[in-house]
Amino acid sequence: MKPYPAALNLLVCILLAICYAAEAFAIAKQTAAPQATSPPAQPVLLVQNDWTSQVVLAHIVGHILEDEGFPVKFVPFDSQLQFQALADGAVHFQIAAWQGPMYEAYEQALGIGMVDAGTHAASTREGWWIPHYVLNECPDAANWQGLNDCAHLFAPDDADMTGQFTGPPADWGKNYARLITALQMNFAITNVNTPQELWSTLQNAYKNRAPVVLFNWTPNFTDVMYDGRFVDFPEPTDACEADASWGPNPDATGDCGERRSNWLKKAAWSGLAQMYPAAWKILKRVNFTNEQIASAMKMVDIDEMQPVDAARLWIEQNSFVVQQWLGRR
Ligand code: TMO
Repeated sequence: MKPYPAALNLLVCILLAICYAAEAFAIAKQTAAPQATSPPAQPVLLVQNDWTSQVVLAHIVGHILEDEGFPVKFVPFDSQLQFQALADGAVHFQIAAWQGPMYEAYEQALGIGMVDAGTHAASTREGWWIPHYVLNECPDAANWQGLNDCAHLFAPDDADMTGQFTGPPADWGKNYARLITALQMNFAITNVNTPQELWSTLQNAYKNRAPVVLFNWTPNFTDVMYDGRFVDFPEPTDACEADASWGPNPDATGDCGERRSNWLKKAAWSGLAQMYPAAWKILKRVNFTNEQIASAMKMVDIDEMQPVDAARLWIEQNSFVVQQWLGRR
């Protein structure tokens, strides 16, 4: 019997090797394919706070990421403690960090695991706020001294002349009790537990044209629902905190109010860029204006939509800008 020539053996070997290689390649492709197209298994953890604009903006970002194939999860978080959680990677992204109430907590977390993910076009302000009709009875109420001169108008009962300031939830990082003391104002604070209590206070006063001064901010749905303005306090300076002789009260530091124009930033866990590079690229591009935020809030606070539905509608109505954020325009 004629033995197989060595050349044939070699040929079979080569063919088999090619087949094995091809098969191995096909298997590798099969297992590689889902990795290339399907999202990472771990969700992007989006911080959710307890006021409408943040919640609806977070849902807009959530829908955008989900539509790009990333699973997302919303994690309710306190607005002061959230920055340390971002530094720790316990949460991954905050769409709206407000300079006014959050500056210090934000700064402390920078460089220890949290990164600045960009600044929105929107500028923000928070503080004491009055409806315009208050100026009829108290013409100088746009300024803290003028307001203070009319404190009795804001007193909850006639026997007591101390005005009532309806303040924010106690964990929102404001210290208006200190401000009132430093400026020796004839006001006392009633802190609400939820922002809804602010709006019911405003609404009740508004319909009776009753004097009211409460904590508010912009952008907010009140920008389009109510006619009103912030009360101006002395603008803050370093000397206000360092030098008692500075400011209206020569014996106190802290006798100044808040900055009148502040940033709105995005913040992220530093590991997000490596973990979800494509998501990170999108999140860095997301950039809201005051008008865009107000229109999203209006859908929730006035039109009474659920934040998740409002976010979907907002994306439909703003598809051009969303496409820009996705890098498609
Ligand atoms: C941060 N906030 C808008 C509630 O003042």
